[in-house]
Amino acid sequence: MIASDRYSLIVGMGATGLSIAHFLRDNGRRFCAYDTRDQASLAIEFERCFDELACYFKVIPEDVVAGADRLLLSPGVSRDEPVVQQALSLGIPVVGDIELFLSVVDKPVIGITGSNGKSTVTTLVSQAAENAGLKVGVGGNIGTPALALLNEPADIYVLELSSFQLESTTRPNLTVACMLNVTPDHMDRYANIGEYVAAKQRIFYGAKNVIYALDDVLTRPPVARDIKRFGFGLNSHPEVEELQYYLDVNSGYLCCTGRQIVHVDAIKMKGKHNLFNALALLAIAEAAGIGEQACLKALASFTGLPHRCQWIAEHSGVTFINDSKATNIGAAQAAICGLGSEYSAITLIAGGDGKGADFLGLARTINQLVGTLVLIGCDADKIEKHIDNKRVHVIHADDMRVAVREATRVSAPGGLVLLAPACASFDMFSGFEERGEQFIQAVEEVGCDATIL
Ligand code: UMA
Ligand code: ADP
Repeated sequence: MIASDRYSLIVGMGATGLSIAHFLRDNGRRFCAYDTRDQASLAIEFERCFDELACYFKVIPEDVVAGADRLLLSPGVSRDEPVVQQALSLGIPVVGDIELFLSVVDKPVIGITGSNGKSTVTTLVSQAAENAGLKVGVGGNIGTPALALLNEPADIYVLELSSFQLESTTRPNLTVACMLNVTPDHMDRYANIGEYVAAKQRIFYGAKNVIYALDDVLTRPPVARDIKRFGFGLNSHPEVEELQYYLDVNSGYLCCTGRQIVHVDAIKMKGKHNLFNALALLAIAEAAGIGEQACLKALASFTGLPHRCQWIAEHSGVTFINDSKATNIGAAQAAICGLGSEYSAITLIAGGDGKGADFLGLARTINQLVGTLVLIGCDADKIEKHIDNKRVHVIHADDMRVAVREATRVSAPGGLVLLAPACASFDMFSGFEERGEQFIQAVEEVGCDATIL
């Protein structure tokens, strides 16, 4: 087969696959598409946009794979899938949309990864860059596929990058690469935490400026020449040489190497974990040449994204907080520990699809800090088996409405009802947004029901 006959094989026909298809067509390249499932999420859109495109579902002939010059893989598709394994065994490269994006873009790119806080920091950085007068392209795992950003002019790009996207990117060569934190997640996709960390560490390959969490050794980038290093953390680390952004607990200021930048009271986001996110913003901005004033303006106005430690209501002295985006243990622990001390008791609504997680660590936090645990979802029992029933009252609920009613019933004035599931939502909801919306709706309902309060 001569080179000009060859084509790219797009694997995964969702938002990423569609953005890749548009990109290839705009560049006059040949391609076909494959979804390992019976029904692809955007099959109709593919059909509408690309006449006579060869599409394969569930099974794909081996010669179609063998004839491709590369596989362009969507992040939701595991590299263990037979189609990927076949391609790799034939020496066919398998990369993702981020690789394509970075190969054509000629403006600075900031990449942000981590187990938690990516969307928050990505949003903060893009707001700061806008405050500084820059035209910003914001995308990646946060929602808009990176390639779709090429449709609009931009001075700078801010990409949220998942481990799934990074594992299919050879060498990102980012202007600024930031790893916020690492706690276990997606253990249904990785054999162990080492594999997950290795995927995330790829963000640093070829980066000009690297930013990491001083207190989290797994975020530490490899040492290399001609790379500027920035650390952020709770306290300064005198033994570490890089430029450091930290919280000075005595004065309550976020500081950089002895210089006070902003007092925590001037930061609108709530929760201790968001102070780390603010420090990461300051370090990223310094590395990217975004002025400090632009960051301070963002910190003074940004109250946080919906479904992340979002205050919903207070009914009869009981506060309701929606942290539906706490889809892993680390995020749920951050909410329980970071918010809990402000309330007389915590009633936690948790559970869902645990993605292969070990819930022992979460249970320890719950046993210490939670009064009542309301469990939902398919992995409720996996959480419950580590709970100390002498300390924590456990209730099971079939849906969010019942969960909120039960949580309200057992709560006293001064208490907190916290939705922080530590699990993915797909066993019961279309996503974390629907789970959060149902929580909000149920909270509204209990607010109107005098028999519960
Ligand atoms: N598919 C297969 N085989 C599989 C799995 C999926 O063929 O084994 C097909 C599905 O049938 C579907 C298509 O692949 O047709 C979906 O592709 P996808 O799962 O890669 O999802 P996209 O719609 O392309 O969205 C992806 C990210 N999704 C995932 O990584 C799972 C989105 O992140 C991201 O916003 C989008 O690209 C744009 O960059 C979502 C996410 O859940 C929010 N991310 C995970 C997370 O944050 O925890 C990593
Ligand atoms: P991501 O995009 O990485 O999922 P988000 O900003 O959407 O991150 O937040 C996801 C969850 O993690 C929310 O429950 C939020 O409260 C929590 N969170 C945000 N920042 C941090 C952090 N720095 N450390 C731990 N948890 C965090």
